[in-house]
Amino acid sequence: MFRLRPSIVNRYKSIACKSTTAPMTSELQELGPQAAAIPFAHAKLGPFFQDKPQLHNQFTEDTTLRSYLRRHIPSQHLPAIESDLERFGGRVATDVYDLHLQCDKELPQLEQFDAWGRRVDRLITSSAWKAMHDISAEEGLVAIAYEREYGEWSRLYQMAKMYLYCPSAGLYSCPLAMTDGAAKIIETVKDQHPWLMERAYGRLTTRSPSEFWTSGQWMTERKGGSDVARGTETLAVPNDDGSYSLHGYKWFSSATDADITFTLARCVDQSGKTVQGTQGLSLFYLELRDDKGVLNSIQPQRLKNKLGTRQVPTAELLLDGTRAAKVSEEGRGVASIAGMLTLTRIHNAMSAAGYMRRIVNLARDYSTRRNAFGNHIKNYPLHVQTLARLEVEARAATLLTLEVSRLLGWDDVGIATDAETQLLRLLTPLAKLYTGKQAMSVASEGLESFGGQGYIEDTGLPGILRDAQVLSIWEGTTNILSLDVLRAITKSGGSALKVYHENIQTRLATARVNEALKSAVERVNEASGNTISFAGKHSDLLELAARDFAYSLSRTFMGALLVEHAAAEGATDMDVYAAQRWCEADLSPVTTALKAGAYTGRAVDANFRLVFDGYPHPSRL
Ligand code: UCC
Repeated sequence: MFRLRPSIVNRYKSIACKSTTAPMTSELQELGPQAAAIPFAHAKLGPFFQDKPQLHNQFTEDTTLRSYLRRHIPSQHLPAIESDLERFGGRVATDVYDLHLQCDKELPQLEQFDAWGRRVDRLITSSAWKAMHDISAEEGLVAIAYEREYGEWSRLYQMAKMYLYCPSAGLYSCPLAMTDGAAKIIETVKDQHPWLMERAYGRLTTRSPSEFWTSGQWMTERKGGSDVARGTETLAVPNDDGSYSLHGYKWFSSATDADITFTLARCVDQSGKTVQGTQGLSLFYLELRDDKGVLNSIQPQRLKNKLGTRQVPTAELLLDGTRAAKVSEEGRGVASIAGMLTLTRIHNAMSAAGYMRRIVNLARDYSTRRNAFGNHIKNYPLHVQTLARLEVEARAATLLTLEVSRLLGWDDVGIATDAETQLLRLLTPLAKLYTGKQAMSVASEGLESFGGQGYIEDTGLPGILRDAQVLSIWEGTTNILSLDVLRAITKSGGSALKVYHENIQTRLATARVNEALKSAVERVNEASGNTISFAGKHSDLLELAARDFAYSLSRTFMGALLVEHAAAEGATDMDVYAAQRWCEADLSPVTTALKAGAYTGRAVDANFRLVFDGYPHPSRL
C-alpha cells in the first residue's frame, strides 16, 4: 500500500477542487515524479476499469454438452446438428444476448384504459421481446422437435438448442416451453380433434415468424396453485354449437401475449351442477383474440409484480364468457394437461441447467480478468475450488436434462419401451425439482464470485439469480414434485423403481472396469440400493420423506450418469474427476436422515413445536 505525504494530499485536494473535466497537466507537471503516486490524477474517474466478463461461443466451450452429443447422436446426423448448435452458440453470446439484456430493461406493460376512460387492455411488450418471437420461429426452437428431421434424435437436438438459448432468451423460453407443451397435447388428441391439427399445430411448430403462434398454460387460480383439483373455480357452460363459455379468474397466466392457451374448467351440466375435485375438471383450448385482435371475453386485471421473470407478461385474467373448445373427455382435464406439464417441466430443468452453465462460464472468464491481492483470482486455489464445485453441479444437471430429453425423443416417435416410458415419467419430476434447487444455489454462489459487481443490476448478473428463483416454484414446487415422484411410482405398481435401479446398473457396468471410478461406482451402487430399500421397508414414511427420497433418487441417478460419461470412449480425466467429486457427497440423504431419526413421530412433533416456538397466536394452532 502506498502512503501519501500530507503535503501531497493537500496539494492533490486543491487540484481536485479546481478540476472539472480536463486533466490537470500543468499542475501535475508541477508535482513532478510525485504525481505517479496520486490516484485519480489523470482523469476524473481514475485510470483503472475492470474488464467485464466475456461470453464466448456457448456451444464450443461446453465440453459436457458436446461430448454427450458425440456419444449419442448417430454419425449421419451429428455434423449438421453440431454445426447448427455451434452457430447458435455464437448468437446466444452476441446478438441474441443483447436482446436478452434489452428484454430485462424494457419490461411489459398493461395499458388498461385510454385517456377517455375506455377499457383498452393493451399489452405492450418490447421490440426485443418481439424479436425473440421471430428468432424462436426462425431457429426452430419448437419446430425442430416436431419436424423430426433427425427422427428420435430431434428432441435431444431441440432441447440442446433450448439449453443454449435459455440464459440468453430474455425469458422467451417460458412461452416456448408452453408452446412446446401445447403442440405435444395436440398430437395426443389429434384423432379426436383433427381440427386442432389444422387450426393450431402447424402454427405452433412453424419456422415462419409471421405464422408462429405461442401458447399459454393457465392452471393456477386464486384458491389453487398446487391443489388444482380443489382450487379450480372456473366454470364451463355449454353453448348450443358445442363450444363452451368459460367464467373464472386465472391468477397466474404466464406470457399473456400468447395466441392460444390450454386451461382447466369445471363443466356445468343441464341442471347447473358441477362435479367437485379432479373428476370434475376438463381441458379446454381457446384462442385469446379474434382475427382483428379483439380479446375473447378476457379482461386482464393487472400484470403480476414479480421478483424475477419480469420480462414475461404474467397477468391475472378474468374470463367472462370466453369461448373455448373442450379437448379432453369430461373429468380427464388433469390427466390430459399432465402431458403439457411433462414438457414444461423438462424445459424448466433444461433452463436450470442452462443458467448454471452460464454463470459458471462467466465466473471462470472473470477469474482470468480480475486481479486481487496482486494476482489474477484464477490463481487462488480457494477460488478455483469454489468454481470447480459449481462446475460439477452444472455438469451433473446437464447430463440429467440431456438424458431426459433423449428419452422424451423416444417417446415422441413412439419407440420408447415400457421401461423407458416409466423412466421418463419418474425422471421428469426428479429433474425438475432437483435442478430447480441447484440453479438457485449455483447462481447465488456464482454471483458471489464477482464480489460487489455480482450485486449490480446493469452487469446483467443479478437477473440470473432472480430468474432462477422461479424454477423451483412454477410448474410445481419442490414438495409437490416430490409427491409426484411418489405418484409415478405408485401408478407403476412400484415397477418404476425397479426400472430405475436396473437402468443405473446398466450404466455402471462399463465403469466397473475403470480403476479410477471404482469408488464412485461403489457409492452410486450403494446409494441406489439404500434408496430403493428405503421405499420397500418404509413405505409408511414415504410421504414424510418425499423430498429427501426424491433428492436421493436424483443425486444417485446423476452420479450414475457422470460415472457412465466418465467411462465412455473419448472421456477425459476431467470427466472422471467430476464423477469422483459428485459421488463423494451424500447420494442418499434419505438414508442419512432415517438414521438420524428424522422421520419418527417424535421428530414430526418436534418439527411442529420448533416451527411455532414463540408464535404469538397459539389459538390458531
Ligand atoms: O402454469 C404455470 C406457469 C407456466 C410457465 C411455464 C414455464 C415453464 C418453464 C420455462 C423455462 C424457463 S405454473 C402452474 C403449474 N402448476 C402445476 O404445476 C400444478 C402443480 N400441482 C400438481 O402438479 C399436482 O400434483 C396435480 C395438479 C397434478 C395433482 O392433481 P390431482 O387432481 O390431485 O391429481 P391426481 O388425482 O393424482 O391425478 C389425476 C390424473 C391421474 O391419472 P389417472 O386418473 O389416469 O390415474 C394421474 O396419474 O392425472 C395423472 N397425473 C399425471 N400424469 C397427475 N400428474 C401427472 C404427471 N405429472 N404426469 C402424468
